[in-house]
Amino acid sequence: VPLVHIRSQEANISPSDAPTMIDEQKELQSLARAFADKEFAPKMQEWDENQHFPIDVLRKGAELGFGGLYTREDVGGSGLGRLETSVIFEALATGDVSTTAYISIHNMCAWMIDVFGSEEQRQKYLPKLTSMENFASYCLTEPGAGSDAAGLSTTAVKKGSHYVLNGSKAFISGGGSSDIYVIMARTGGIGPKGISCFIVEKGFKGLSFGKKENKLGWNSQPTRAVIMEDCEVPAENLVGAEGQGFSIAMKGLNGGRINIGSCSLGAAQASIEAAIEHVKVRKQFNQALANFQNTQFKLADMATSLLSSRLMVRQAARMLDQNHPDVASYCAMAKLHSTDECFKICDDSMQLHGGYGYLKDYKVNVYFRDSRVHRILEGTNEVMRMVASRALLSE
Ligand code: FAD
Ligand code: 2MC
Repeated sequence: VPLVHIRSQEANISPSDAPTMIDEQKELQSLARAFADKEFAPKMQEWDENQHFPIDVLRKGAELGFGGLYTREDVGGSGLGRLETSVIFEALATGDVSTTAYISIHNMCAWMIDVFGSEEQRQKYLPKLTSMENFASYCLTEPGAGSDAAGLSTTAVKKGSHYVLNGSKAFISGGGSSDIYVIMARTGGIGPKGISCFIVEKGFKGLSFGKKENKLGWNSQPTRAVIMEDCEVPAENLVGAEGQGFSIAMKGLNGGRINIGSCSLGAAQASIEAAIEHVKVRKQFNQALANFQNTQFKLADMATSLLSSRLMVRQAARMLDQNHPDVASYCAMAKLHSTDECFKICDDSMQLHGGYGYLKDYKVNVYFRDSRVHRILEGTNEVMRMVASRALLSE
């Protein structure tokens, strides 16, 4: 990373680094952790096994403000910064990674409407999203356009007072269960500049859903294709201007990548806690596993890489709060590092559990399966390398 970036970072110390704010962050952290311990952790394995989307518990969380963490307060949001949001998502994910990750996608959608939507759109949609009376999904990926998102082929053609959308979106988190779909579709020519962003309601004519996907993890939230066949969307549901959709989608994802990194931090934190508990109790060769130097060094390595991941995620979150010009590549590097390292921590924890970690009775295998997909979605970690290397080479 060029030194000039590091200098500009140091020169711009965010007020959230002040000691008073650190106390506030600690408070938010303990609130979120208490919620995760009480509402998520006891149910995590059951929701995973039964593929249960816990709507009632999500709404309970919304009462505490989790439905619009970084959405403005006049529409029911919590108005927090990304740093505080990262602390909260990490704490929540210790109780259930999959459910927290869905909350993070819902938050990303709410933020996109809050920042890029019209006042009418904000007032119409956000109060019900922040309270989680309604749920939201983010729709970018298509069967033919995953990593190459700017190559998407869903079309939106203006006809009188409506846009008519045709195409399909793949892998949509919350798909079928959500009420509000934030959909990227092509109104113009090829490439990113031809893409626009729309708010599509579940009941709109021509909108349907594919079968519920059967997944390795992320089982507490449904994933479905979203299909548009002459789907009629009122013209006033265009978010921003025609052609701004890709930029809106990417700006949403910068925060999304920090959120997903934060969910991985929670998975890793909980996996380390589970490993510590296990190695103190489990005995082999007449002693606790914790007595072996291999165990001790492994735990030290796990804690070290959790710390490096956390520092990177929090730094990128601060940069988002500061609207730093290099935010895209820092969010990409933080997502790349944290999701790879934290997945490895979950794997190491499973190793320390021996055969027990492979049993579904033990939580570590849920953290392992849930955090695996973080290296794939919200931009694969190869795409993260693409974003980071482009920034380096364009200096
Ligand atoms: P591909 O793009 O086909 O990639 C396959 C492999 O090729 C990857 O390893 C990739 O890194 C590599 N690759 C591709 N291009 C290059 C290149 N130029 N250089 C080097 N390597 C390359 N999407 C949404 O829009 N909304 C959602 O809510 C959502 N939720 C999801 C939930 C789950 C559980 C999953 C699995 C996916 C979800 N996605 C969602 C989709 C996700 O974002 C995509 O799967 C992801 O972006 C990768 O796209 P792809 O699957 O088409 O893989
Ligand atoms: N932040 C802000 N702007 C960005 C950006 C970012 N992270 N990434 C790209 N852009 C801008 C970029 O600056 C350019 O704007 P301009 O022309 O004004 O300079 C424009 O977008 C097009 O970018 P590129 O020229 O780099 O376009 P290209 O097509 O070569 O690459 C790429 C774009 C690969 C970075 C983008 O398609 C991408 O991020 N792909 C991964 C898709 C993805 O993350 N999907 C996640 C779906 S959601 C999900 O998985 C969930 C679980 C919710």
